[in-house]
Amino acid sequence: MTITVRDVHALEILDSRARPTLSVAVTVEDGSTWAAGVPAGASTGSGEAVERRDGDPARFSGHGVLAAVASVNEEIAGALGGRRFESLAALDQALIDLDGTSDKSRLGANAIVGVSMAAARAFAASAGVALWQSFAGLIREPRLPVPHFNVVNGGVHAPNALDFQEFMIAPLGAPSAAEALRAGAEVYGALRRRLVDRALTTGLGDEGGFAPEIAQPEEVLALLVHAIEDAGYRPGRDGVALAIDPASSELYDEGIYHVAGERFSSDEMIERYVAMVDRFPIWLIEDGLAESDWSGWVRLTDRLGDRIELVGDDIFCTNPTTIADAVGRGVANAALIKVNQVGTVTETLEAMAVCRGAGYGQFVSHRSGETCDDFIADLAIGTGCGHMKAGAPARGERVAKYNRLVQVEDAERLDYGLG
Ligand code: 2PG
Ligand code: MG
Repeated sequence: MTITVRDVHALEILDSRARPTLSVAVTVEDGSTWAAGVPAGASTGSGEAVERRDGDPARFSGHGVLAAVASVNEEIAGALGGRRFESLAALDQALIDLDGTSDKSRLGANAIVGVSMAAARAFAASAGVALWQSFAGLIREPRLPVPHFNVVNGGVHAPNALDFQEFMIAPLGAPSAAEALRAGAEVYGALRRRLVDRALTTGLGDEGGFAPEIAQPEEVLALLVHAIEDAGYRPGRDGVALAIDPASSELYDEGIYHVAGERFSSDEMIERYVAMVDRFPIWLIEDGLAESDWSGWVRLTDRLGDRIELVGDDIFCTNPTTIADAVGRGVANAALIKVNQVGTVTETLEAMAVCRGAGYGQFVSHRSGETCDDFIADLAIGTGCGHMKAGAPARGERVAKYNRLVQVEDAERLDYGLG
């Protein structure tokens, strides 16, 4: 795989939350152009690569990305234009060197990741393969991931009373990606009917899940079990299981977790999770504890690590070094994988390789602010990581990723599931 970059061009577009983001295009020697839409988060970890935002209150309340667009159109285009690259890793390294900071803040991680994603597509095309095939064998053999549909939204993704951010349904027992999508959509529909019956609002949060006025997470979990049954599926690992992302860094203040107006220590949170796992078919908890609560994470992993997957998001920020550190300390047993959190596709693959080497799971993820770019579906398929979350089975920017799974499944014979 080799490309010669002819041009790199970005413009400011809108993401799914009415905030500006970048669309980036890389044009190569044969004149073909490869584009990417840049995702952006709301519940961000403090160790994330830093987005460049304009901060001009007169435009988009300060969220404009014209400076990041200028990073691409001027400095990055100038540095990469006319250069030949032997690999995506070499191109990504050129971006990292050009930026010169450890957190990509000078040019902006949003500028850099857009170029990296678009370039990944250009490299795949130069090799004559689909994007997912360009990742094949780097971590594992390709397979279709289990979609984790976020059907109830809270936390910073919705203005309701619910402090936990994400409640996901995971069709682990589905026979194929197409049947998994069907299960996701049917349970989503059944859930909507349950909410209507209880006169709860069916308005949506940022990731397309419902945002009802329910405060207690257990009440949501009970509702989900009923919705799974209503839709004719078995709640559990052989049917449709549950997963949660409390995004608990957002609930944590001076050593205390705040949930529905009550205060909890780390150990009290851990016991609450144990009770939830005993009572409901939860197979995965992401960010159960806060990014700064490493000692709590060790105890959480000790307590639940052999029963369920414990995914670190804010605590790891897709950073290979941080994950390697956590492995030796018994923190979590899986990492969330977000391309924009670390800032290049190459570093994302490095983080996944560290996980794989340590026996940690890799859970590929979208952001709350998305475009219709389906890059992460190819990343999840090609790396064979087994599971992916992209929000609800509703709203175009979420469904784009899920539909990509069935398109690949239709074209190619691949196994489905965790593996
Ligand atoms: C998360 C993500 C994606 P955000 O916490 O896992 O669901 O949210 O993109 O807002 O950080
Ligand atoms: Mg998270």
